[in-house]
Amino acid sequence: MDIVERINLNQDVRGIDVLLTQPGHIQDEKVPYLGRELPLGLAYLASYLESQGLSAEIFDMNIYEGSFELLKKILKETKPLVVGVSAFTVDIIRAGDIARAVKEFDKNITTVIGGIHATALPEQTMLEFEYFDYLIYGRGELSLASLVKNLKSGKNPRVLEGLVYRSDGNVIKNPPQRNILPLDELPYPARSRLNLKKYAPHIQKCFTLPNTGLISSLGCPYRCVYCSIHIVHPDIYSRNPENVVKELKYCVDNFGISDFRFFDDCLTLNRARMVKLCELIIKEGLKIHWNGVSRVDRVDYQLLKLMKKAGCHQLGYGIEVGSERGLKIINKKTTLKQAQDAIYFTKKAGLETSASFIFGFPGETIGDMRKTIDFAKKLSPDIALFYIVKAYPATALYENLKKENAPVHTRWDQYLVQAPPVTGTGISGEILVGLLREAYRSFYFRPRYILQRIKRMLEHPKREFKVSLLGMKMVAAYFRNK
Ligand code: B12
Ligand code: SF4
Repeated sequence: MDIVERINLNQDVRGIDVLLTQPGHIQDEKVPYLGRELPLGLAYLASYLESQGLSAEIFDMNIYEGSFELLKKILKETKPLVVGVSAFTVDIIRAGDIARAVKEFDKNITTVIGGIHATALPEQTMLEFEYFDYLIYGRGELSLASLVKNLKSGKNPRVLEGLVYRSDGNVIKNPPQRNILPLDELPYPARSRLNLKKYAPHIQKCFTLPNTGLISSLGCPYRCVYCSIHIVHPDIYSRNPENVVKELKYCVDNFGISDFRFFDDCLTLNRARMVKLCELIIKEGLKIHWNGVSRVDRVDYQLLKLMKKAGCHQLGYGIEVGSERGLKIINKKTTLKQAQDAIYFTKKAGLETSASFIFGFPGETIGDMRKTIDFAKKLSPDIALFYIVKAYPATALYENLKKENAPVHTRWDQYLVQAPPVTGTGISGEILVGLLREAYRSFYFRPRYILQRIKRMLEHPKREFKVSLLGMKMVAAYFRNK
């Protein structure tokens, strides 16, 4: 039950320590429904704060209409000591708006920003968004709990690791939090503080509802030039398969959830761990469905078959480009042959395949991008997603642009991967958007693809009907704006 439900039930929620929130996602007109997935970062923060004897509630502005009005009502009812806001890059401007609304309501409430954007650009974020009192970078559990404890006991919070604050007009960044709590030592994310009925991933990303996100590991040792996950998770943090299975069972027993989506950056990074996890799921007789994303060089047929047996219904891969040259440019450290094998064996193992492709890397020509479209068609995954590259802060792409003194602007709300480019790639935005349309049209309206879909429809009529309908809507939306 989240804070809105609790207030509606007239529960006493006055004087909480921390209200955690995130802005509503931008629903881009070209993508009718991004999906609403659990804000697991906020849920981990809430459960850890509670384990430290602090009270925390979550108000996810992504699942409520008119959420600024609601925010005021919640602030009035809860009178929190601290409001903590989480933001991806594309959300940061709206996160700043939340902090302003909080301060306008009561300037004595302490506002804190965290999440991947704040972690990538700590000083800049504090300079750009004046209504945040503090910024916590990296994993936030320990630093946030310490901050709240210090604020409550009147101790100086400015000594804390992982904290950024203002002093005499300057922004001061303290050293990073040295203590990274092992994921197995954290309490499960506080799903009981969320309105679980309101979450529904994009139909492509689940098998049935209700569904929940879950983490079995975080971090990735690779350094693809467009990815910044290492900034929040600089190492690989893995849970014991036993503990993961316990959480799966906990969700089945307590919330009636049997559909899971792993938020791991690369689910099969550690093959032995994945094998153990699958064996345990099978041994426990858990009747569940689950999916996740991996890399094409981190799977093999035996593993995929075992995953299928353990309930995996879909695996996603970032294939990204269709030429060996392109793969080098983006530092993917995979080959086209590996991509072909991975898609082939994933299908053969009976799993649905999803693959993403990105256009507009610096140095790419229109010819390279056409090769990407051709390669996508050759692979023919069950779902193909085409994006336009965005140089997110802390990625190699972003750092290179800065080195070259290329314009790196801060129109952060334009950093959706479906939107036109925001940095100069040498190829105009119009051409890139045109290529995206060409990609969707030529991928989805092929006889081979239509047959592929019909075959799946015979296997899972109900789900496939919904997936196809939504897929068609999505593709149609691309052409409406032509
Ligand atoms: C699930 C997910 C989604 C869900 C949304 C989940 C949600 N919050 O509502 C969906 C599918 C909708 C989604 C959409 C998008 N996503 Co996404 N997503 C993820 C994913 C896979 C998992 C997030 C997660 O739960 N992580 C685990 C938790 C524990 O970590 P965390 O959230 O970072 O939180 C910790 C710390 O950051 C910190 N922290 C976080 N918030 C706060 C707040 C405070 C106050 C404090 C103190 C600390 C703190 O403490 C937390 C606990 O340790 C990540 C990859 C990843 N591994 O994180 C990508 C990721 C976050 N997404 C990404 C992107 C690019 C997008 C899109 C922009 C793609 C697009 N379509 O254009 C959209 C944007 C949607 C929007 N906001 O409008 C990028 C973000 C890059 C960036 N700089 O912004 C990531 C990192 C993927 C990647 N490898 O590049 N996403
Ligand atoms: S493999 Fe995936 S998670 Fe790892 S660096 Fe590349 S894009 Fe990021």
